[in-house]
Amino acid sequence: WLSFDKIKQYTNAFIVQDGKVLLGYKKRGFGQGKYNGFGGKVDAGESSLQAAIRELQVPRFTSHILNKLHLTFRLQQEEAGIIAPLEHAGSLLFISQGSEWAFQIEIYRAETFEGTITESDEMRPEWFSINALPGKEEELLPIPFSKMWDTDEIWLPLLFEKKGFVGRADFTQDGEIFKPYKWWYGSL
Ligand code: 6OG
Repeated sequence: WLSFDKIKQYTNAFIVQDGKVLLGYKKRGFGQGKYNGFGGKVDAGESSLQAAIRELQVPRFTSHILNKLHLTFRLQQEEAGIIAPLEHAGSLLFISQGSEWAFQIEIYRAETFEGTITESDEMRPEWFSINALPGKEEELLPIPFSKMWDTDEIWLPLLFEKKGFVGRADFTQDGEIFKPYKWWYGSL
């Protein structure tokens, strides 16, 4: 196992409804070109749940004011324009070779939401079918695992099955997963 000194905390939230899941295509920044849930860094003085809720919604009023003041608006990044009753689904720890930082990502899910799903500068939201049957003509595309983080395939099924999970993966400098890596799951 790799060792680390410091932890950066992130959130990632998924809306799961009627056999489909809302993902966002990351248009720029970290994870550009990949599909993921919605989230970002946990700010100082904020719980991860508060951060997850903040990152899902577009605080239009605040962004508008910040815009007028010509301030950079981190607030407007990556949101889907919605408010959802998020529940904790799992915890992940990722560590890369050559980095003193570990990433702790708290994963949330919700089955309902309010508001209008909105594309932002960073994320293009899109629904995918959770159990698309191969060969069967579907309205929605299946989850695009080939365009997601490699480890998503391990824990996303647990999120859909409502099984709590805790996982850790260590990566080489090139982003390859070290073996062995460990995943635990069960109810949290
Ligand atoms: P910003 O820096 O753009 O937030 N993230 C990961 N998500 C998954 N599924 N797997 C990973 O590693 C990830 N590493 C980071 C956390 C970055 C967003 O990317 C997520 C945040 O939601 C295997 O604000």
